[in-house]
Amino acid sequence: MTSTIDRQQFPHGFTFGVATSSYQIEGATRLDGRGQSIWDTFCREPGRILDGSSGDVACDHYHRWETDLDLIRDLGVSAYRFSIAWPRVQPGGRGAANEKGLDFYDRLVDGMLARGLAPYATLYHWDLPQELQDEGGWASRDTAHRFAEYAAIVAGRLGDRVRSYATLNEPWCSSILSYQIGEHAPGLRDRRLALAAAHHLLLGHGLAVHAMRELVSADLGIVLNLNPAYPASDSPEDVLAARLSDGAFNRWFLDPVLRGEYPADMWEAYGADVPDVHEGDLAVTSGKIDFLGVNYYSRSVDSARGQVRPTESSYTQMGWEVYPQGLTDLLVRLENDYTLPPVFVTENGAAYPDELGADGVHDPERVRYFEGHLAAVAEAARQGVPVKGYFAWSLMDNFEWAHGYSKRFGLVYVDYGNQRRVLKDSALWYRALVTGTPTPVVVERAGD
Ligand code: IFM
Repeated sequence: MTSTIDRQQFPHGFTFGVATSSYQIEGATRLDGRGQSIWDTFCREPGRILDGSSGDVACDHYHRWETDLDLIRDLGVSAYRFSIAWPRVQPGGRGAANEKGLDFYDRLVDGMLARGLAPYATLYHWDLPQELQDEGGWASRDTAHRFAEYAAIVAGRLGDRVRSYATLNEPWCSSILSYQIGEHAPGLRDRRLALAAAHHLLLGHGLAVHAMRELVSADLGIVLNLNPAYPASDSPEDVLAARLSDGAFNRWFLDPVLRGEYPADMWEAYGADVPDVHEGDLAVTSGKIDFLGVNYYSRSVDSARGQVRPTESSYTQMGWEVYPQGLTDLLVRLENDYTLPPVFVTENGAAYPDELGADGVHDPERVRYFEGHLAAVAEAARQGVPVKGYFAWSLMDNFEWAHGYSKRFGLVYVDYGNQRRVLKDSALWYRALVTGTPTPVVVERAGD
């Protein structure tokens, strides 16, 4: 299999990176004064995590960060997207900073700079301090204010050594998936609380941007996971289903940030469950941002009878349809429907059942996935979307939330028994792409 995409197809100055998040890789959940997070609690609740695991050890990155940064540098990328664990910085989510926690990120950022990697930090990738959850978590308006204080502590310490600060990663997940669907911590099932949480997350984002503006001149923005919705047919019923799916997943988060309003059709559809929006909130949620991060994995195909799975498509181990065209469509649609700041694809990737063999890890499906989606990004740039960078999810296999360690998204295979890292074929392929060297011929899996 040879590659159809190369570096020349991306705009000048395009950033290639890799991404991770704190709870998924760090481990060391009780070290150096780190407080407990909602994920520590959730993992201890029977039945919540598929394999009964937790992030207690994960990739042991807290101890192996230097060699992990070497690995990233050796992939040839110029940027690393990582997240900061709020409970390391403020163990209970409020008050004085835990200096040892900040020291860790201080060293990590300096380590990136020493290796020529631009630090792209995310302040919240789901590890809320448990003490704040005990007071209602994101369903409580106060959490938005606590978040802005935490953001200011981090920006005050790391300053402009960090190239870009994203406030939130995927607020749909930390609200709807966590408070309504119950699959993520804190595991609740209440739409009213979920919509309150979504509003307070976006409010916290806006307050944090405002607080950080005073302290740094780094780029400030937010990362949304977006899932373009396609109607299963032209029937008005299916078109409406797709419109509502788009409203719930995408517009409910895009519009408050980029337009300063909630989408009217969804506001009506949610009835009495809509959040309590105070005067001035939407001016806060839509304050100026320097970039929009887009996480894209798949699309939905919606009908009046629910979601449809196209039979001709292939699917990842998560059961997500592989649909690269959706990424071009999404980026072009964003450019058409909103006044966009620069856009980064901050996550994109796929889980497949990798096996470590004597000659490495052959993951041709993942190579094909990356190839298709990178081509989709290049096409969106060609059509005029201001897309400035792409971060592969993920640097290495890690704790995949409710799926535990059963799903591997890494470019790098992690042998959890001994913490050995092994570059998969996809890592070799990505390295060749970003360094502009000929991409290696990818070995097909036996039986393919
Ligand atoms: O692993 C997650 C990540 O934490 C957030 N975005 C989706 C990824 C894959 O599920």
